[in-house]
Parts: sequence; C-alpha cells; structure tokens
Amino acid sequence: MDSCPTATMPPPWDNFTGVLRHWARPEVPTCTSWGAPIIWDGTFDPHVAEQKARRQNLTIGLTVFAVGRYLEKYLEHFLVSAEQHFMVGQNVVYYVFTDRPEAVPYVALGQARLLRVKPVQPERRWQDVSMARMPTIHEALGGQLGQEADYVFCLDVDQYFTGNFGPEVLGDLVAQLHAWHYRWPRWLLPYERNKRSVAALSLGEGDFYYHAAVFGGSVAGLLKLTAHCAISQQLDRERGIEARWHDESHLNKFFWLNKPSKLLSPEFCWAEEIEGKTEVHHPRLLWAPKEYTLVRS
Ligand code: 2GW
Ligand code: MN
Repeated sequence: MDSCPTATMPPPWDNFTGVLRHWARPEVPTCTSWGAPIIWDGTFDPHVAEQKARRQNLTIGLTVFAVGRYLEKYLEHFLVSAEQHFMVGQNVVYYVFTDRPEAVPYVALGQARLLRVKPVQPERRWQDVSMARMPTIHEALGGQLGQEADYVFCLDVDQYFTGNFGPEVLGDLVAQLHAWHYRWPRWLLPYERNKRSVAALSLGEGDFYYHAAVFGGSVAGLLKLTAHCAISQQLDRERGIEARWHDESHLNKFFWLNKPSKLLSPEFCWAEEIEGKTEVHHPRLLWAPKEYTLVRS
C-alpha cells in the first residue's frame, strides 16, 4: 500500500481510493501535513472506488438549496448534470430545500435515485439564506436524511457537473480547496480576522482556504460540522457581528479545529474564468455564471 510521506499514522483514506497514486501527479501536493489525501485527477482509480461503494451498498445524499430566484436560474441544470455525473451507479437521494416546492422542475432520475423536496422559509437577506443552510442540514441529518444516507454532500446550486464525481470523494470529513485561493500564502487567505467573531483565525492559523460550495462527509462527521457552524453563526448574531464570508468563514474555522480526512483538488469545483492553471486536468463541477444585478437585487 502507498503511504503519505508525512503521515505518522496509517492514512484513513485507502477505503475508497484503493491505492492513492501520489507519483501520478508530482507537480501538485497530494497529501496534507496531517496525512489526509488531496484528490487530484490521476491519483485514484475511479473503478476501485465505485466497486468498493457498490459492495457496501452505500446511499449517498446530496443536499442543495434553491430559494427565490435561484430556483429558476440554477436548479434544473444542477440536477440534470448531477444525473449524468454524480455518483453514477450508486444509490442517491437528493434533498432539494426550497421556499417553493411546487416550482421544482421535473427531472427524470436514473435507477436507485430519488429526490425529496423539503420546504424552507425564505430569509429576507441573502446572507441569511446562505447561513440558514447549516441548521437546516443539521436537522435533516438528525432525521430522515441521516437514516437513509451513509455519506452526504452539501453543494451550492449555482454550479453544474461536467465530469465524473464519484465515490473517490467520500470520507468522514471532506473539504474543497477553493479554486481562487489554493496557491495563496496563508496570511493572505480571506479568513475572518475580527477576534470578536467565533470564526476568527489569526495570521498564523489556517491550513487551506476551503470553499463552502462543496463539503461532505459521513452522517456523524457532518452532524458535528453543521452543529459547529450553526451554533457559531448564532453566537455571532447575538453579538451583532457577521463573519466576512458568512457560513464559509465558520466552515473554515471548523476545518482548522477538526482536520478534514480528505481534500478535493480545485478540479472538483472549478471556475472556468481562471486561466493558465495546467494542473487542472479534469474539472468535474463548474461555477455557473452569476448575474449579481439580477439575483442580488
Ligand atoms: C445568494 C446571494 C445573493 C442573492 C441570492 C442568494 C441566494 C442563495 C438565493 O437567492 N437563493 C439561494 O437558494 N441561495 C443558496 O445559497 C444557493 O444554494 C446558493 O448556491 C447558496 C450560496 O449563495 P451563492 O451561491 O450566491 O454564494 P457564493 O457563490 O458567493 O458562495 C460562497 O459564499 C457563500 C457565503 O457568502 C457561501 O458560503 C457559499 O457556500 C460559497 O460558495
Ligand atoms: Mn455559489
């Protein structure tokens, strides 16, 4: 078996990837200082991961929120592309959270795939729409979602799949490297710096900057993550402060305190407008274009 050069303990990740081929991508970091793999195209065998997941008869949840205008604008493309690329051949359950259940588009689903629509309150401020996802996901994990799924991925809706997004991404706590920031020195990363916020990290803290558009894990791992973020957001609110990047700031604090067991390369959440990054071989999920004037008004 391959091992992480810096790991002091047996790495927790060979369950799904089989052998992680570090040598396949010598130009990028494929292992963190605490021994978690960073999944780049070419470092895993998708068939090994798929067969392992099939043998375990896993069910994988996918949560997505489509509130207000984001429903018409993004949800259909998100779901249609997920049917083509997300956990193909596995048992999948989509949880679509929306303020307008009746407006959810019909999307034909493959075998062993189902979609549940869950009503949520529309929040007045978009920052609250984004942050309200943490307590809502937490509650779902404590109920039906937590009972029917083994692993869950929680995604922004303003993106679409363009390549295979399979069981190689599964792990107890999975974090996404942010496409804009993955090469930046850590003191420049856009963490919350105000010490009054629960999300604050000092200049010497932080491992990577993680993107809240994609995170995942086991039900137990995500119960812990969503509880941390929901409680921290509430504490900040009681003090009259809001972290710089809302739920994403609290997520970054959580992953500083609780190291992710697996990291996804920016190929798993890529922005097409970023140019000249030859290490990005195979984008699997792309940011959809934003029309700020339309949706943020
Ligand atoms: C959000 C901003 C402005 C106007 C509307 C909305 C909005 C968000 C909305 O009207 N309806 C809605 O369902 N949302 C949900 O919140 C949707 O699932 C969306 O993907 C998610 C986050 O909002 P988004 O995608 O506009 O924020 P980004 O792409 O700038 O996201 C990053 O930063 C956010 C915090 O500011 C979150 O942490 C997000 O996870 C990050 O990717
Ligand atoms: Mn987004």
